[in-house]
Amino acid sequence: MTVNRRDSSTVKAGDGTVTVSGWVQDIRNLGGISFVILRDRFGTLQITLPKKKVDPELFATLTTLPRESVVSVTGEVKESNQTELGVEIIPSSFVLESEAGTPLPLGVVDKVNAEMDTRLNHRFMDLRKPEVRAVFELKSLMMRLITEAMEEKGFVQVCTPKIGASGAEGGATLFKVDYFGKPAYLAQSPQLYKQMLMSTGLDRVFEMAPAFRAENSNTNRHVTEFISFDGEMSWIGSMADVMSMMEEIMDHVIRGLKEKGAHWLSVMGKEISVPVRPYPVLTYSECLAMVNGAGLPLKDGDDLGTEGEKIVGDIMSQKGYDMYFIAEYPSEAKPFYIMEKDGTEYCMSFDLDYKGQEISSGGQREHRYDRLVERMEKLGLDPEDFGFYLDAFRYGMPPHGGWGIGIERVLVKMLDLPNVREAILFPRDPSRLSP
Ligand code: AMO
Repeated sequence: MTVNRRDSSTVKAGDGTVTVSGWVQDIRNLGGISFVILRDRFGTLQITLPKKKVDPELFATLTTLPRESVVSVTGEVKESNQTELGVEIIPSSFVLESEAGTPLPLGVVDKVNAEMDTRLNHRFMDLRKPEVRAVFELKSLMMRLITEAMEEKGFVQVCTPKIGASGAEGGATLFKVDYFGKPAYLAQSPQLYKQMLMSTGLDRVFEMAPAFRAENSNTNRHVTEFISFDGEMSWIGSMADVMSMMEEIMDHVIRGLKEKGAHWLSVMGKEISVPVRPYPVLTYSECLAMVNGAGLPLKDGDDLGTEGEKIVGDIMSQKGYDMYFIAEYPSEAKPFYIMEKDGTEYCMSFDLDYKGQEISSGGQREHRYDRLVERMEKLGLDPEDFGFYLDAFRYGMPPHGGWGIGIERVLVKMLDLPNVREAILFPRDPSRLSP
C-alpha cells in the first residue's frame, strides 16, 4: 500500500511504500550514491539513491533537478542511522510537479543572511526558510490562543468597517481614499465602532484585523499596516478591571505559545519566558522620574518616546519584570475618548509595555455624553465630525474601557526579532507597497 504524506516528520520505519512531496532543497552526488534532501512544511527527508539499486533514468533525472523544484517521490522507507529522522527513502518513481528556474532569486539554505530588502523583494522564497516561516506558525497559534481566551471570557468576535468617514487616532496618520468622489479613510483602529457597540448590549467585544497608519517613519517598529487586537468591555468599575483582563489574556497566550508552539520555537532556536504576574502598574509620573534619573531631560507632558520606554524597560528588567503597565498619562497627550482623572491633569489611560517597548494602549473611556463633547472641544476637535459616534452616547451608554494590542509588536518582543517586518508576511511601509 502507498501512503501519501504531506508531513515528512511522520514517516517512520515500517511504513512500507510511501509517497512524499516537497521542494528539492539539496542534491549531493557522491559517485556510487546520491542524496536528495526533500523539504516540506514540517522538515526535511532524505531520499537515498544507490546507483546500482535504482532505475538509471530515475537516477539521472532526480539527481540533476534544479534546486527548489517540486517533486512527489514514491519509494520504500528504510531505517537509517545516518539521518535525523532515522529513516530514508529508496525511490522507485517520482513526478516532477514543477521545475524551478535558475538561478534562484534568493538562497534557501544560504548561511549568509541576505539584506532585509532583498529578502522582502522575494518574500515567497525567503519564507521557504523554516526559521523565517516559523514566525507565522507562531503568529497563527497566537491568534488562535487569543480567540480561545476571549471566548472563554465571554467576548464576542466582531468585524468593524475598514473604510470610514473619520479617524479616531489623530488626522496626521490617516490614509485618504477616493470613495466614489467623496473623501474616505482607511481605519486606523476600530476605536469608534467598538465603543459604539458598548451601547448595543454586546458588552464584551474583540477584533483582530488590519489597522492602517500613514506614518512616514522608517523605524524597526512602525509599519503602515498591522494587525490590531482590540478588546472593549462594559460595566467596568475602573481601568484596573481592563488591565487585569488584559493580564489574564496575555498570560494565557504566552503560556500557550510556550507549550503548544514548542516545535516552532525550537526551529527558530528560541525560548520564551512567561512574564511574572501580577504585571506591575507604574504611573507616567513614576516613569518620568526614572527617565530623568537616568539623565534623559523629559518634562511633565512629554512623550516617553523610544528612549524613555527603553530606560524604564531596563529598570523593570533588573527587577525581574518583562511586562508592566504605565498608567495615568497626561490628559492632553491621550485621545479624546479617554476619561480624565477628576481634579488632575492626568487621565485613565495606560500602555502595556513589554521589555522596554509599548505593545498596547488602552484605558477607561469617557461614556458621559456632555463630558465627551467637552473633552473633544478641549482637544480642538469638532464634535460634528463625530456625529454618528456621539449619537451612541446620547441614548444610554454603559461605563466601559478597552485596549488595542499590536500583534506584531508582541511577537517581536517575545521572539526577540530585530524588526517588526519579520512578523508580517508582506509588510507595508512608506517605501514598500509590493509584493
Ligand atoms: P495606539 O494608537 O497606541 O492605540 O495603537 C495600539 C497599538 O497598536 C500598535 N501600533 C503599531 N504597530 C506597528 N506599526 C505601527 N505604525 C503601529 N501603530 C500602533 C502598537 C500600539 O500599542 N485605539 C487605541 C487603542 C485603545 O485605546 O483601545 C489605539 O489604536 O502596539
